[in-house]
Amino acid sequence: MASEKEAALAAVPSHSHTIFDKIINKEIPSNVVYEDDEVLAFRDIDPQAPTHILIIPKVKDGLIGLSKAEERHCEILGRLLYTAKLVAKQEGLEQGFRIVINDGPNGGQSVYHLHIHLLGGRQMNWPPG
Ligand code: DGP
Repeated sequence: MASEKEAALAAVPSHSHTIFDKIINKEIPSNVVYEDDEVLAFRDIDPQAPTHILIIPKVKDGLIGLSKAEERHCEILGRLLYTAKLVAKQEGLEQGFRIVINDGPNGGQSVYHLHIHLLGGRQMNWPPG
């Protein structure tokens, strides 16, 4: 498997379907930890912490990354953030957690469907890599 950095540098920002559409449509398996009408949360295939969950909007609506957010996305952005809090509680991350949104090649984004990483279960470092 390519490193995350290699994957991010190779990824082409695009409005096309991504692997996350297949996960949303249950065309490929994933370990779902939370789902409602708007949001899906599932475990990352390449976890960087004991708990590593991705939280995504079910409808992309142009949100290939945070840098493409527009005013109309404010409700879903808030919903994603709130879901991160719910899932952190569900996962028992009482000692804390980190959320990350990678954006674009320099940000290390490899999948162009907005997603929040929820990481926990260990002490996080600062600055991030
Ligand atoms: P980013 O690099 O920020 O775009 O994060 C994309 C994440 O998606 C990365 O941590 C690995 C994860 N990922 C990629 N493909 C799959 C997949 O098929 N299943 C799951 N569960 N996660 C995936």
